[in-house]
Amino acid sequence: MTILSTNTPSEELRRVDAAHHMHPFTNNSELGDKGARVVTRASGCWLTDSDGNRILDAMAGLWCVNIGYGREELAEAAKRQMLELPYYNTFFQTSHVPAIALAARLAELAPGDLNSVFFAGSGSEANDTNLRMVRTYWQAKGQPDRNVIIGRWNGYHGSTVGAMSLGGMKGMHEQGGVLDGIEHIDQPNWWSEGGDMSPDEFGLERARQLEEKILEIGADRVAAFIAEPVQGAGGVIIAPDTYWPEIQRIVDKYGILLIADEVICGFGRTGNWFASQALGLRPHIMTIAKGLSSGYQPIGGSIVCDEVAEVIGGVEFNHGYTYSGHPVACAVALENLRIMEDEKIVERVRDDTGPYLKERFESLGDHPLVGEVKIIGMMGSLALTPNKAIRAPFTSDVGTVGFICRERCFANNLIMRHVGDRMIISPPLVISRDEIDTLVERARLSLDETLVALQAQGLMA
Ligand code: PXG
Repeated sequence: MTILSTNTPSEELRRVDAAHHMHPFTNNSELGDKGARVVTRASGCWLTDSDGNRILDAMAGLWCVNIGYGREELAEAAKRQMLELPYYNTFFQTSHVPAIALAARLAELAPGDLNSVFFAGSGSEANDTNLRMVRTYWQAKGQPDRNVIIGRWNGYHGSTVGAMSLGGMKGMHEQGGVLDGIEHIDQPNWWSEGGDMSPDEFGLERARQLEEKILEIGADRVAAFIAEPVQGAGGVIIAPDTYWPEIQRIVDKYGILLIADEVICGFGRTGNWFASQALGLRPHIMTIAKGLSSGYQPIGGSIVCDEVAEVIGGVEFNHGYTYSGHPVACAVALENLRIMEDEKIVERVRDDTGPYLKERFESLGDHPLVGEVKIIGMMGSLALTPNKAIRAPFTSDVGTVGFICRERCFANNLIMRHVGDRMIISPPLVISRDEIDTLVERARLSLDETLVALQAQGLMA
């Protein structure tokens, strides 16, 4: 038997990884050449890899390590809970203290009358719950034909069949097929799709697609609209100011349920507990995961308004996961929320480090490769372009330039992702001003190197 540890040489770890480990969203055959980067430990905003590099993680893992790595209190909370009650379920009229306490805490934090929580193990599972819950809701209300859910192209709601179908990632739809009864409208991405319209005109136009879609389907057939308040995996797309008020008007007018997918945006990412609060949205259901436990434990859920909770509570909802409300995950989430509150992490993002990151990140807008700079709280993006005056896309395949830039960031020990030709950041919320300076310096260096590479390849003058 091979015994591997963090002391095993990198090449061996990479070889075994490539031989046996199937990676998500990865072409495994491409790993063969240089292998994966093996991360061995982390502290604060910094990762260490198996070659001893120290890397600034400007993605907080996958948008989730909100309070930063290495917090002992979370390990202690997990240990305490494992010794007291490592597992019990919440099915068939049973419960346990961590799930009760976390549900109550989330009801306090969530806006409006979002007072009930259905737990899941991840964001994808929670969105599958939402899909079944909104259809069950309308069934129970005597409107079983009201079963169509509208999502958005380039939206992301997870990778299970239900969540993937709600999302609008065409590359995912092409693999394995999508569920019936789900329709999509276009995204409010002004930079790429706004044409000659002003951002405000475009925001209205895109929001009104929701009304058109509802009328096309038939207003009495639409169950819900699902959207991320800010699209994350789609490239940190922040809608024009006119967009959300118009969406809210349309949702209200036709009486359909609004599901705000707060998996990325929630728990301080935008400088508010939830982005719905920042954008003035009144969702009936919010999807949560990621920052709920800062990624220390897999946990997600749906926070549900009183009306939906009451109707669903009146039927036996034949749905749930073995790990719905897992006690260790709930205990860790509670401790995470306690730390966020005690250390005023959301307030710090809103009033101090968020505005500082905005100012520094926006300074990259003068770089010849950077067109639009978008940022809210601690999530931001840079649209790369060969000609910012006309918002031109590159002539190379979408993502080629973004990939080059991401590789330069990697080489400069900065984790910044690319989505197509947009570069995105979502650092831990505890990032300091000094670390923000380092982030922006490394990003600029990587952009400079990308420009040189593009000029050498003739992709840019
Ligand atoms: N909703 C949103 C808005 C998400 O961003 C999910 C649901 C699904 O959550 P789970 O826990 O099932 O993964 C997500 C997840 C990326 C990336 O590369 C984004 C996510 C996951 C993995 C990679 O941007 N978002």
